[in-house]
Amino acid sequence: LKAIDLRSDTVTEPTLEMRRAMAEAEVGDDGYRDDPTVNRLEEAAAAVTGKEAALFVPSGTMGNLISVLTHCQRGEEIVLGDQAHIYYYEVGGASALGSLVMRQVPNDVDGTMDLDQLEQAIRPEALAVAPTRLVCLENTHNRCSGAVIPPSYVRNVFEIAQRHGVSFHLDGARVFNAATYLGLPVSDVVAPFDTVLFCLSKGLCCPVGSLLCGSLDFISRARRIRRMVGGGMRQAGILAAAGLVAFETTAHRLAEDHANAKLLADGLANIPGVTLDPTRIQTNIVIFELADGNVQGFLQALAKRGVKAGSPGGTKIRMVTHLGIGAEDIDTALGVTEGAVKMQTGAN
Ligand code: TLP
Repeated sequence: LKAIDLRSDTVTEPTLEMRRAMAEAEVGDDGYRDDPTVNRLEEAAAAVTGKEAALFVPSGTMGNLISVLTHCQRGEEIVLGDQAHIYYYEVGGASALGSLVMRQVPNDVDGTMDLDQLEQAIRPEALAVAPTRLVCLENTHNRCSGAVIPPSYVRNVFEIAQRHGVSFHLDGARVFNAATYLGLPVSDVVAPFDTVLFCLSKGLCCPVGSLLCGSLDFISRARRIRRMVGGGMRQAGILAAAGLVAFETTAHRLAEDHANAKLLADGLANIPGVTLDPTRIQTNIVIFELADGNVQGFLQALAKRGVKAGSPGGTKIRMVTHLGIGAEDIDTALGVTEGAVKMQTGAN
């Protein structure tokens, strides 16, 4: 029996078309900028995001790290949400490797931060303070159940950043999901940002890779930092080839994942013992709360019946839809989840 793997959209595997393009990719040593497929991917990523240049990096985590290390010098400060992936799930890299201070502003459930609090977190230049260099947003917002950050809100934060002369970075690991939801081109969604990171290896189904996009000057400095952190690659065209296929194919099917997530959320909300507001689910991430606290037991009960899910902490459960999940899998997952919830409540 095929497992229904809802742990993440990172579990997606390259499509047949990607594997073919990978097998046939023209390659060269990217350390000499000799890999034509990497060069094409970087040009395509710059075009998609409307930025001057792009840099192919091994992971989203490394792309965000390279970005903050390029924007900031040691001892400087980044303002970001307390639920931001850069703060929460990147092993403290900005601090550990960049000696940067991460100043957190509480994220609301919709992924935004209070604008007054955000503005107050930006420090004026003064002898005794770590100067703020960068503000980061995340779109879609992973820990906020895949929430899409509205363009009007992004504009407001952009104006604050402008007013204080600080740079503006987007962790757009899932920005294609945000663009799909908004019905806007990615370039519109990311226009206010100086730099944007997006991932090929999530809903777009590529095996490996992310792109950091920004001005020519920024990307040429970022290229040196990529080398510094060991992210320089050689015949990476093998991987880049999948990204070029993604722009033509998987990037255009994310609405299906969103529809399946909606089905899942509507069904889950009807299960007694599950707390979830299905109207909050906009993209492919569904996070719900269990009335019962035994999260590990619950996840094991699901796994035994062929449904894999994860927990972002506390009594929360996360399920993520992607190319490998069809509407029939949602039905099965709902049945299994209902059974596991009943078992837990019965056990008490
Ligand atoms: N997120 C992963 C886990 O780390 C939680 C997932 O399964 O969702 N930014 C955002 C918003 C992300 O969600 C992720 C990955 C990254 C950056 C990092 O990307 P990778 O995993 O390529 O380093």
